[in-house]
Amino acid sequence: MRVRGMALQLTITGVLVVAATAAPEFPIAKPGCRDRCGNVSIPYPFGTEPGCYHGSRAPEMLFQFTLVAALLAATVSAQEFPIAKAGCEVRCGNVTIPYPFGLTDDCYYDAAFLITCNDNFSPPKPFLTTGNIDVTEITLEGKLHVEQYIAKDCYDASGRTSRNNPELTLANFIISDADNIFVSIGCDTVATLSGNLKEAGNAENEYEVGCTSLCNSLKYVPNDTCSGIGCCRTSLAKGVNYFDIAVRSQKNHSGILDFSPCSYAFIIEEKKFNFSTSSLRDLKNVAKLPMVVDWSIGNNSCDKVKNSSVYNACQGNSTCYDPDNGNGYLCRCLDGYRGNPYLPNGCLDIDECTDTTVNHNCTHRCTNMVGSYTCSCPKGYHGDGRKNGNGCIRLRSLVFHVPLKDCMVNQDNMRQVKEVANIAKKCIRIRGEERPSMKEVAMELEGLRTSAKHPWTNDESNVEETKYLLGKSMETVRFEEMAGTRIGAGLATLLMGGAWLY
Ligand SMILES: *[C@@H]1O[C@H](CO)[C@@H](O)[C@H](O)[C@H]1NC(C)=O
Ligand SMILES: *[C@@H]1O[C@H](CO)[C@@H](O)[C@H](O)[C@H]1NC(C)=O
Ligand SMILES: *[C@@H]1O[C@H](CO)[C@@H](O)[C@H](O)[C@H]1NC(C)=O
Ligand SMILES: *[C@@H]1O[C@H](CO)[C@@H](O)[C@H](O)[C@H]1NC(C)=O
Ligand SMILES: *[C@@H]1O[C@H](CO)[C@@H](O)[C@H](O)[C@H]1NC(C)=O
Ligand SMILES: *[C@@H]1O[C@H](CO)[C@@H](O)[C@H](O)[C@H]1NC(C)=O
Ligand SMILES: *[C@@H]1O[C@H](CO)[C@@H](O)[C@H](O)[C@H]1NC(C)=O
Ligand SMILES: *[C@@H]1O[C@H](CO)[C@@H](O)[C@H](O)[C@H]1NC(C)=O
Ligand SMILES: CC(=O)N[C@H]1CO[C@H](CO)[C@@H](O)[C@@H]1O
Repeated sequence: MRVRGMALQLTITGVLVVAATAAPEFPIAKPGCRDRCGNVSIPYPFGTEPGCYHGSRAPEMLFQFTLVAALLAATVSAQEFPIAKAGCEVRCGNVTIPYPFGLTDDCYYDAAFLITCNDNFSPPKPFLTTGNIDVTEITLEGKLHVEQYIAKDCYDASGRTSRNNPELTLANFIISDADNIFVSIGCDTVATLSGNLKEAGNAENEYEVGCTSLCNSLKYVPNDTCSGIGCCRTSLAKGVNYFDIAVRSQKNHSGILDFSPCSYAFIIEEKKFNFSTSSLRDLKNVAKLPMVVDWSIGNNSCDKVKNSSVYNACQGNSTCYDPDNGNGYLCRCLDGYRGNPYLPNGCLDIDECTDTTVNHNCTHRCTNMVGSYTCSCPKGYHGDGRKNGNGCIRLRSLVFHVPLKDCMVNQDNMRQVKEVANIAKKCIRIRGEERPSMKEVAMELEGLRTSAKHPWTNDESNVEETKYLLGKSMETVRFEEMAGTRIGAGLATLLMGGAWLY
């Protein structure tokens, strides 16, 4: 075959797997310090030389740079889902009232879920049913945050000044054993909690638990910890729907009136409890503390409700589950949905791709589906596109243009073309150490170019094309890119051909 001007195009389609960047290592020792001795690691505050361990002075100034990256997170507003029944008040003062709770007839599920909004307060305050338990937050996960009175017994030099022993009865719900603790505070304090288990009915299963703390000096009351000196804590039983708290002193706080004039006892949400030595005095002015109540629907377990004619409060795209504490059941939206499972059409699809509260697992492209989402890869990549899968694998093309001008395809330049093909083949080797760097490739190509008898070496008009051969291919797959990549097994193909005329 004789052609005037011909180029052979070699296309190598390789697959480069983008190597995962190593997990960032956290610093063990101070910058510039040895972090190990033999195979024992030496974490700061330990160190092997001055300046490296805590309390030693650095022999020279150590500069530490901290990069603070200000991230402007794109805020995608969360989807609004219905909270209350249509036409019902959604809030009382600052508190959101989600169905099954409600402020008026037709707005709550049953009488247990009535919330009375008292407008005499500013802002108005919600109370559970018609009682005096004030509600600060209602969650759809079965938690009711309330404020509950503290038991107090206070003295001055003349004797007792005030005392109150609060009690609480929940008709339908129970005190959360998981969220609350029983605490007594004081240096002359005997506190008891008497409870009743809802299941056991009246009087039959009363139980009592107590806390005593006596101390005669503030000096040894630890600040910031409820350790047993001046403060005592214990846990609550499951299933308690009634309690009363009694607190008394043994010696009228005599001798300790200056730092511990009162005894206190209360049930408190563990997360919100803090103790400091000042609590011994300051709680005198606190009337109520936060407590958590577990709520649920009815008296039947989930199984019974699912499998009987009893009305099931769980609406579309939601499911029923039993709470950890007490009887009745709760509902929750199915995976991929969010909202209020107690309302018809209350559970809405989550757009996992744009929702800022969801960490989708796509490395590149995310497509929302009803109740789920899928990951995919952009054009030129393949794989499942998942962080916990194989991610997106880059398809890369190495294009070697070998321009042959004014010549015949003869045995000699066929050999040149084959050598180019061989270099290309090396580039797609699986194992990194066998693969030449782009520098080596360039050198080999340069060697070919300058080797004898090749037509393009003698032809000045081909300089540009030669540069293209050496330059463009290097640009396509840069050395740095190659260094961090691996070529996928079995996926490499070597195509030769594509001769055309110009
Ligand atoms: C510590 O290193 C020595 C050799 O340097 C090795 O024989 C020994 O098993 C290592 N010990 C531990 C606990 O890794
Ligand atoms: C409650 O609402 C009032 C206005 O109605 C507002 O000033 C106040 O900051 C809110 N308090 C809380 C704790 O959200
Ligand atoms: C106890 O801790 C509180 C805060 O944690 C602090 O304000 C107070 O000064 C401390 N009191 C003492 C005696 O250390
Ligand atoms: C405590 O005070 C009461 C009167 O309020 C008194 O009857 C009692 O004896 C006192 N007890 C002690 C131990 O001081
Ligand atoms: C649950 O049981 C109690 C007594 O065991 C009863 O008073 C109450 O009405 C029941 N609640 C429901 C919603 O059935
Ligand atoms: C409830 O379901 C069980 C099996 O899951 C079945 O044996 C039983 O008969 C069902 N009871 C009712 C009242 O439908
Ligand atoms: C569940 O959600 C989907 C998507 O939002 C909706 O099309 C479907 O009607 C819902 N099913 C029920 C029973 O509400
Ligand atoms: C992402 O993957 C992790 C680990 O497999 C999984 O626990 C998590 O639920 C996934 N997140 C989403 C939104 O699918
Ligand atoms: C039980 C108790 O001492 N709680 C206190 C925790 O701290 C807040 C303020 O920081 C007080 O308001 C609570 O009374």
